[in-house]
Formats: sequence, C-alpha cells, structure tokens
Amino acid sequence: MGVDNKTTLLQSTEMFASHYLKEAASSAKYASKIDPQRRYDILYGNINRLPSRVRYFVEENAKVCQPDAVHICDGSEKERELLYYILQRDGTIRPLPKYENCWLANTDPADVARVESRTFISTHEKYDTVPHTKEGVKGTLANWMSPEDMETALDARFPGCMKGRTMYVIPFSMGPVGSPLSKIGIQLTDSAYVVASMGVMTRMGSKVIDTLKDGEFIKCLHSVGRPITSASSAEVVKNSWPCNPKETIVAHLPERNEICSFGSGYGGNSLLGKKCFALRIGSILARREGWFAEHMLIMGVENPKGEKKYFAAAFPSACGKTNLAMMEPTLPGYKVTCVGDDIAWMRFDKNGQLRAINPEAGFFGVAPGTSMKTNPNAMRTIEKNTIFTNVASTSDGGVYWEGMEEELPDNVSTTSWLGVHDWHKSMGKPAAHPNSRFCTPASQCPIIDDQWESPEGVPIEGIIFGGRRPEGVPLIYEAFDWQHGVFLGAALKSEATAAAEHKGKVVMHDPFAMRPFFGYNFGHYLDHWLSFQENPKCKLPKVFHVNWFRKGSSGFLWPGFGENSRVLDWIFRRVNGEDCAVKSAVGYIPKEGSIDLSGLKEDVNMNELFNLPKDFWQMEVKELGKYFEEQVGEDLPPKIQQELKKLEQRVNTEL
Ligand code: GTP
Ligand code: SPV
Ligand code: MN
Repeated sequence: MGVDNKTTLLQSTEMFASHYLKEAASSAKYASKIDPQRRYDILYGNINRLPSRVRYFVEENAKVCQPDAVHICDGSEKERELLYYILQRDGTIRPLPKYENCWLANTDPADVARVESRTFISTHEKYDTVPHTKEGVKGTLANWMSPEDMETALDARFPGCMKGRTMYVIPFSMGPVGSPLSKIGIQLTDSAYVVASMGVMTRMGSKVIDTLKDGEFIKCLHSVGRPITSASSAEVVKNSWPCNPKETIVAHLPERNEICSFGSGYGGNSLLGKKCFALRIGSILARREGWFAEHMLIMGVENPKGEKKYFAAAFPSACGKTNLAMMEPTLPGYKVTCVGDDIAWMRFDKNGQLRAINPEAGFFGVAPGTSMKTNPNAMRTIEKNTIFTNVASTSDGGVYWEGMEEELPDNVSTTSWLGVHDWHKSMGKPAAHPNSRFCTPASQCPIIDDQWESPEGVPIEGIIFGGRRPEGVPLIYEAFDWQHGVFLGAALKSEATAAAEHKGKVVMHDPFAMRPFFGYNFGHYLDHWLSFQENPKCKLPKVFHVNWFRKGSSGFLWPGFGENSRVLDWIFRRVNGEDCAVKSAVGYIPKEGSIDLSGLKEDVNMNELFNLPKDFWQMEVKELGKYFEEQVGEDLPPKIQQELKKLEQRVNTEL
C-alpha cells in the first residue's frame, strides 16, 4: 500500500471517528435515560444489545473504574481502522511503511515482560492453589493470596482507575467461535493497544456475543492503572505507554471466574485471553471437566510417504515453541504444518483419541533470533497486519532485531527500541529488547495447517517436553510409559529467559513448562495427568523429551531449527512402532545410527549429544528429590516419587 493510500485511509477514518463521536453523544443521551447515574458516554456499540449478564458486568465495573466513555467492540474492519487511528494519534504506535499495515509500539522501558512476582491466584482454601511447601521455603509453584487480601489489593487499585479514559468491552472466544472445545471471555480494558492486540490474538467481536447468548463467560478486567486527572496530567507518560509498574498486579479469582489485571499493558499481563485465561483459569476448568490446558505448540508432521501425525510440545517461555511449530524441515520429503505456537487445549474424544485445539488466533512471538535462516515462515507471516513491540526500527520503515544482521539492507540506519538513533552493535546494548515480540494473525502463516480451526481439534499422537539444558541432557529420549512421561514433565527444567523478569541464565525448574501458569496445586495437576492411565478407553500418546540446547566447548552441539526435523523423524517412526530405540537409564534413546543425519552440513558429535554422565545424573536425581520435597511436599503423588526412585536406581546401576 502506498503512502497516498494511507493518507486517504487516515482521512476517511478521521471522518468516521467524528461521525461516531456524534453518534456517541446521542447514544449517551439515550443511555442516561436508563441509568441516570451514568456519567460515561457509550462511544461505540449498543449496551442494550449485550446479554444481561455481560451488561451487568460492564455496568458494575464502569461504576467502579469510572471511565469517561465505553466502547463495545464489534470486531469490524471499520472499528479496527478507528482503533489504529486513535493509537497513532496518541503516539502509542507508528506505521512501518516498509510493510503492509504493520505497526511499532515501544513501551515504557519499565513494562517489558510478564511479572511473575505480582501474579496471584486467590482461593478460599490456600492448598487448592499451592502445594504444601517445606517450612521456611518460599513456594515457586503459583502465588496464593487470601480473598481478604485480594479484596484489599483490588480495592486499592481499581476505583477511579479509568478516569479520563475509554473503557473498551472486548467479547472474545478462545478457540474457534462455537466449537464445543472453545470458551468465551469478556475483557474490559482502558488500553486501545490491548484491544488491537486481542483483535489479532483472539476471535473477537459481535459474533462472540451472538454465540454466548446468556451463557457463562470469564470476566476479565484490565487497566493500565493511570487515570487522567488534573493531578496526574503533570506526570510524564513514557512513550505514550501509560502503565503503573509499582502497583502492578495480575490477579486470578477462579471461584468467581474472574481475572483482574492492573498496571501493565504488556503481553501476558494484559492480553488476558492468553496466559491468564487459556492457561491459569483454563487449567482449573480442564481439571474439573477432564481435559488439559497446556503451554504447548501443536504441529502437523508429514513424512515422505505422505503419512501425517500431529504432535504437541511443551517448552518453557522463549525455548523454541514458535520455531518448532513453524519449522522448515531440512530432511527431504518432510513437511511441517502449524496449528498453534503457544497453547493447546486437549481432550480425549469418545473414541479415546486425544484431540487438540489452539485457543488462540494469532502468534505473540519472540522477535530476537527470528530470521529468514532460523524461521522463514515466521518472517513471511509478519510482513503484514502485525504489531511489533519493543523491536528496533530502520530508516527505510522496517524492523530490526538481534539475529536479523544478514537481512539488514545497506545504507539504512537503525533506531533502537529505546529510541537511540544510529544504533550500532558496538554500543554494547541490544537494538531490540530480548523479550520484544510480534503480534500477528495465525491465518497468515504460510504453513498454517488446513485443520487449524477444526472445531473438534486435531488428533495428537505424541507429546514432547523440552527445555534449555546446557549440560547432561541428551538430544532426545522417550518415556517408558505414560507414568514415566508424567514424571518427565514434572522434572522439566530450563535456563531462565527474558520472557519474565528473571535475571541471569540459571537453570530453573519449570514443570510441564507451566511453572508460571499453573492455576491450581501442582500436586493435584500431577494427579490429573496420572488419572488418564486408569481409564482404559484413553489411547495414551507416547511422551518424549528433547534438548536442542546442549553445549560443548564451542557452543551448541546441535544445529537446531530446521535440523530438528531429524529428531521429529525419529519420533514419528517411534510412534509408528519402529524398533529404533534402546533402553537407557533415562528412557529410550535412539539406536546408534537411527537419527537420520544424511545431508547434514555441520559436523555433529552424536556421542557428546547422547552422553549420560553419571555424576550429572546423580546430582540431577538428588536435586529433583529436594525440589519435590521442598516444593510439592505431601501433594506429590506417590507414583511420581516411585519414578524418581526408579530413575535413581537406573542411574546408579546402569551408568
Ligand atoms: P514463548 O513465546 O515465550 O512461549 O517462546 P517460544 O517457546 O515460542 O520460543 P521461540 O520459538 O520464540 O524461541 C525463543 C528463542 O529461542 C529464539 O531466539 C529462537 O531463535 C531460539 N531457538 C528456537 N529454536 C531453537 C533451536 O532449535 N536451537 C537454538 N539454538 N535456538 C533456538
Ligand atoms: C510466554 O512468556 O510464554 C509468552 C509471552 O508466550 S506472554 O504472553 O507475555 O506470556
Ligand atoms: Mn509462551
């Protein structure tokens, strides 16, 4: 789209905006007849068309948050134009003319990642939420807050928090609208950036309201926590990104089907359909209703014979889900298709087949490291209709981040995410924030699976766990059975990444890649996973563990990315029952020569990649025992303890 076209679009949107503002005045007059106390205008949409429960939810919160205006999102193209117009006018986003309808937002540098330390779950019974930790040890598996403390915390924040702002009402569906596996939420927010992002990440708008009728929904309330009042107008809002990091809280009240988030506009803190709903609240619903809500990608893999299987894989944040989900296999004849890159909702169908849907409609992907070399399909996806956050920009109207060096055109200058012009590597600071992201429609992915919106979900034949393990952990191994597989999930660890506020590269426990996302007691979660082996109807998929990140003296031992197709090929053959594995102390590992390395350009030291150092694994077992004892205590299912004992024995006798 040329510049002229854009100007015309802007002008017409401006006219459209003023037209709507006029309409707003009359609808407000009409509305005030119904509720004479109402002090806000209905800027857009008709509140009387909302199902009564939704309307009640909106009105109650409007009373508390006191916005100037209310906008009920319909998800239309016109609305989208209006939102982007407002965001641009306010300086929150700016266009990236090198691409089609792409935008850049740079946040207040104090608001760049998920804040795990301020994420809470509130239930009457503490141990519904957290396991019994050892006395004197700080729990790391969910933060619990009492309902009384929660009420105090929310009461101190939300009253009047939207003064001077518009409250948007976002009806959204997690999963295809109307699918029996989908769930509906209504998010109230005072951030137009959040509305624009939810428009990409979820199915949003009137069609959701039509499906909901007077049914149940998850109540999501979000505020950036920066009312505009005469007192606040002197405060500086950095980068037109209002936020309130000192008061940030991300609160879950599962007994009331409610999520309340205050103070942050970023990612999982503010796009409440994602981690808050689809994982934390989702996992609670899943346990109650007999399914799984997991931090997993979903991918289709077709082998050279044209046989196709779907796998789900759980890796912690910034450990390679998006990359694997969109990979371009280097192994000839293989084809990968993408169903989802972050979250899977899975359940066994009436035939005992595990089926998965991707509850999201977009990718909120890590930018740094993404390039035509590592993830060409992501690069092709983000060429249009994408909101970039905290990446660097180039003088030719494009984006830049670490890893894009080879794609940077000559003669352009770069402005860093912090606004440093003529940025150069030699300055010693990254151009893009390590957790900078793209927010882009899944439908644009060139390898999106043709079943990605299938209401009944795709059949899952293998579950893969993985993390960043620089030492000791082999490239691939397979669980002996389901129970051992659940143990592998429980024992998952990874180096910390920039997706949350952790510092340094310390290896942390991240069971099931869900540590920041468990909605309830992790011990009960393990019971839930184990319970499926008691049901003879369930066809339990094989479980695997991968590690792309083992290091040798000169960096990563495995080339990763597209070469991971060689590991997928082995998994595929195992699922088909091929005899290509041998027993080891940790699980089944590939028989010598059974990983197809044909055509691999790099020299790979397979012995080092599969070496199982006895001292490492003895330490690992000891450390796991300590972790389970301190963090899960009496809630640890005895079967998981047994698996640990069995591993210990194998390590002591077989290594
Ligand atoms: P979240 O969106 O935070 O949940 O992250 P994710 O699990 O989707 O991670 P993503 O695929 O975005 O990858 C994060 C980082 O890991 C990027 O910088 C990638 O370049 C890098 N990465 C992904 N796959 C591989 C791999 O196979 N090998 C190596 N060495 N790096 C990888
Ligand atoms: C993650 O951290 O796992 C993400 C990014 O996918 S966020 O949505 O911010 O949680
Ligand atoms: Mn994630």
